[in-house]
Amino acid sequence: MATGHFAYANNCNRFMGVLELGTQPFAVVGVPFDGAVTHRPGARFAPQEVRRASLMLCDGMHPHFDVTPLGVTGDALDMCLPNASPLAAVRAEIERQAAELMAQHHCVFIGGDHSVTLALLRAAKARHGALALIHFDAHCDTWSDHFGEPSGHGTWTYEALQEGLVVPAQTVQIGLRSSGERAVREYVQTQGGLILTARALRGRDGDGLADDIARIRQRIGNTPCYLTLDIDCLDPAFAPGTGTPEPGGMTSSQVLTFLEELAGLNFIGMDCVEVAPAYDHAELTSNAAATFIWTYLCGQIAKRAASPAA
Ligand SMILES: [Mn+2]
Repeated sequence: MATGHFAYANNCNRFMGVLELGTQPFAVVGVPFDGAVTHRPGARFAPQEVRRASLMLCDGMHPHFDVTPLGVTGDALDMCLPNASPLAAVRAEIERQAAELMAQHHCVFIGGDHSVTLALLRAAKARHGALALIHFDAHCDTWSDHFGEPSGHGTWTYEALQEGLVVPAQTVQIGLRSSGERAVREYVQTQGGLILTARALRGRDGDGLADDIARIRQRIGNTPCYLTLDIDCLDPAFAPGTGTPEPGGMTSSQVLTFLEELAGLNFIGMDCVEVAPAYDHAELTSNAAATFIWTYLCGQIAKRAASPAA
């Protein structure tokens, strides 16, 4: 299997204009793979668009956390990946590169479609043991097959549970609302996890989410936790640029409330996936993704600043 330096692996555009990755503790990494989507492709172009959108964040000083990613974050650029190999081979290469990066840095990955998360979880589990999982998405991603094929971008949560990468009772899904059979939609809950559907969150934000946030904190405790944020958790009004949009979704503000209030969890990494710039309008979607990544980073950087030895 060979890897190639394809044109979509854009390596001249860095998140928030930070330096290329060296010894910085935090890393942003592009994973430009969208070969496992069920509908509209294009997420391979997300890393460069989200980086471009992030340039608007300027000095990066966060209004809630009062820290900036600048100086402590490097951009590892885009992974060079196989382009026409079986999904398992692509994932093996993602996992290999992610493991190397995770050994040295706290990593934020920009997908790519959601199939890449399984590889990222495999690398994270090898390093930290079975993980707690916070999963924002319109879709449950617990289908047991990809329209008859073994795996795709809608099966990774099921596979992660089957493989023991995540702790079932510490798996939390937020924003779910797509069609699907009940047994599939509620799979995480039947395994002991927690699902907060988009319907359950309607009309609530800020202090109105305090009870949900307390439940999540209590459930996850100090277990090493991975955050995966499918941008389609947002309503298409906030994020039209995605492959499988589902009306009736979360607001940007609701997602920020969760990210800000859950920042104290023992997060060990994050990805933001499924931004598909070709369907975007006025860079709404890439701006939302850049803001979420910035907020996550600042939440983790603020904790590190408070206790540098941690
Ligand atoms: Mn989704």
